[in-house]
Amino acid sequence: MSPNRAASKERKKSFVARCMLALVFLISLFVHAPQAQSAETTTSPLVELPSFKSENGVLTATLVAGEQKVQLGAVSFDGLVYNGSYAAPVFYVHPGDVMKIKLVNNLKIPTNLHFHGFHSSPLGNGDNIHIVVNQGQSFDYEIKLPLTQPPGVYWYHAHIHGMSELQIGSGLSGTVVVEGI
Ligand SMILES: [Cu+2]
Repeated sequence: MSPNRAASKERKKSFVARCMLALVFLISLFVHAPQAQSAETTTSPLVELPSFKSENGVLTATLVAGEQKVQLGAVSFDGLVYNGSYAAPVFYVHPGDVMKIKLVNNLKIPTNLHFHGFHSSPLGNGDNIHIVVNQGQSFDYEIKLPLTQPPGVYWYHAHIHGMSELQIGSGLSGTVVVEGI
């Protein structure tokens, strides 16, 4: 198999694993584990994901993007992760909040951030996918959520032109919960 095909297969494996992780997280939001377990089932406890919560209308967080070997069950791959964890931090915010997020790039390639589904400004240091954070640099994002932002589960991810598939498939994405349901 050529190196390109092997890399593509690796990325697909990583993408599938990531989809499964997202599914488990979403299910965990709605299922009360004690009611779902029967006497015969053996389960591992759900891991509490790292998280940041807004206080007095402001969420302050730092995301450090870095390379790391990731082991998911029997699958091992070269991951790109936030804050040393394949399960990236979950942000808990409310409509009207401001998210102040420092992105530190410890990768060997440029990266950036996008907040999927947010009704916020795409300009300046807002939800601006044209920002490029080069290797070894950092950037301070400030995302202002409108009061009309619908509550729900959202997604943040790397959105660097030409490399976002590789970066997301390798692990650079996480969850935002807009509270208020
Ligand atoms: Cu998106």
